[in-house]
Amino acid sequence: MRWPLRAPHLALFTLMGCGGRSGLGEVQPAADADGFVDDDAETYDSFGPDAPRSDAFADGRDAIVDVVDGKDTLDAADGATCPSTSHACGETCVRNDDVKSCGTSCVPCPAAPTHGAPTCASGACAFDCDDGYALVGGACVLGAPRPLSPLSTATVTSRSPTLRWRLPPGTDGARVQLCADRACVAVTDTFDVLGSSTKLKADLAAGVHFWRLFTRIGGTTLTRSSPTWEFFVGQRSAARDVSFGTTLDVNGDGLADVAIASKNLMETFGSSIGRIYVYQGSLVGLPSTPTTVIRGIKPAEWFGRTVASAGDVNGDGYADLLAGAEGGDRVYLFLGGPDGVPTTPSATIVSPSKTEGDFGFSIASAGDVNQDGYGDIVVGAYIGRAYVFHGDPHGLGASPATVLEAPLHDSRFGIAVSGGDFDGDGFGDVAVAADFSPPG
Ligand SMILES: [Ca+2]
Ligand SMILES: [Ca+2]
Ligand SMILES: [Ca+2]
Repeated sequence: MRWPLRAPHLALFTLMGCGGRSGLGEVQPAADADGFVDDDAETYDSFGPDAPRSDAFADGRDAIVDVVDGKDTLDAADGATCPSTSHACGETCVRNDDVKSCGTSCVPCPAAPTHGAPTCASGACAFDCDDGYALVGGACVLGAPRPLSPLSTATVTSRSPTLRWRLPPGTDGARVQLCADRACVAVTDTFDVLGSSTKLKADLAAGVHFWRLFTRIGGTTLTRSSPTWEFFVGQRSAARDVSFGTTLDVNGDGLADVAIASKNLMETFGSSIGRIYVYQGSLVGLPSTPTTVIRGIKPAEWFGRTVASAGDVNGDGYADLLAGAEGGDRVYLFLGGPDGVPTTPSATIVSPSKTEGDFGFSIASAGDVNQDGYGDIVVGAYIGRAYVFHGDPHGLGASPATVLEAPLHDSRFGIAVSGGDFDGDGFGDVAVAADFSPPG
């Protein structure tokens, strides 16, 4: 059951709950006496039902008062456990994905090599090379320029588009290759550019084009190439030379692919698990049977309630796929690659709010809102918020970069979201719909 109005109520109770609380004497009724299901375990106190307590323990529940020192910290005497995304180090819950406490560790990840930084991915320490450096034999060496725009799988508005990239430190230019195919077996043009952008001199033919970059230093060209990106050219040039949108090309062959969702496929009585069917395009069109079938992750979470191209969020040149599961307040990311999308998610984004529902009711590519060369997305939560998540080399950030609050309460803000570069300045923009006008 959903409670569209509970966020404002919770805010009110939060204010009421401040001050006066002793932090002791918690009484937990056996049932949910007020029907207000939230995260504070239905506690009662002198301020009325369900006032959340301070949660220094960050366990998503009310404070567990420490019987040893009286503070909201963890020890065995409390019988407390850390939430699933963290683990205990002493009396503190620390995040499983933090480089200072990666996985189940209580010691920091080892230092990265020169020009690198430690990371924690899937509970294991690793490291990333700095921008402009590539991992070779365990070391971070000078790499290729990193393409920035037009984002891979976007459509350009000019038939002679401007290409932009970021140069590795200490380098002065790039060799640009335009290709007819992703592997650049058929190179259609090669030229050298001093600096980090160029506007093509001649109009390109309508259709898909691929491009990649090599670093140049003082007239010497290095051999390492950037990822190959693709963009689509229309029949005519517009007045502004920008790009927009994303074509769902999950296997990066320049041919558009199609994803179709079925959110309520009943398997056993009382449960349903959605499916997403991906059909990869070919020169003769779409196949009659799906290339990939992605089965929902959990029952009854409405996996596939929404499905969309994310654009290329990790900058590898392949379009990535988003699936919303608003019943479970989750959005799943499937990273594209040479074989298309995997059948298990590359990343899961959980609603940043513990009290709101319907996260993932709407999803869309946002273009590149911060112009860092990684596609960004917008997720609507329908009861008053939309969230922008930034792309990064691994996919998407786990926390929203921007939270958009409803200008009007109870207006169903977030029921639909869209992205694009509406003013043509190169930065992605988002639009969030609210389809209901509250009385007054
Ligand atoms: Ca394709
Ligand atoms: Ca990608
Ligand atoms: Ca971005």
